[in-house]
Amino acid sequence: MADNSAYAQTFDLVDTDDDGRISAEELRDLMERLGEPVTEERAAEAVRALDSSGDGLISLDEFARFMSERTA
Ligand SMILES: [Ca+2]
Ligand SMILES: [Ca+2]
Repeated sequence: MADNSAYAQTFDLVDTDDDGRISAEELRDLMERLGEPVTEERAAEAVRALDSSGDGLISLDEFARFMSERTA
């Protein structure tokens, strides 16, 4: 099992409205801050790729799973 606390800090940085979910809009804001702006479509695509529950938002669980798979 992934240790979610390791990713909670990063998650919080992206979740700017603190509702515990990352939306496509928040993802877009993040990429812009990183100097790599993406289109609305690309951001929505990325959310769909990470969203395993199908609610259209990325939870900490989904985020942590993605991050741990990436770094594994
Ligand atoms: Ca949010
Ligand atoms: Ca979800």
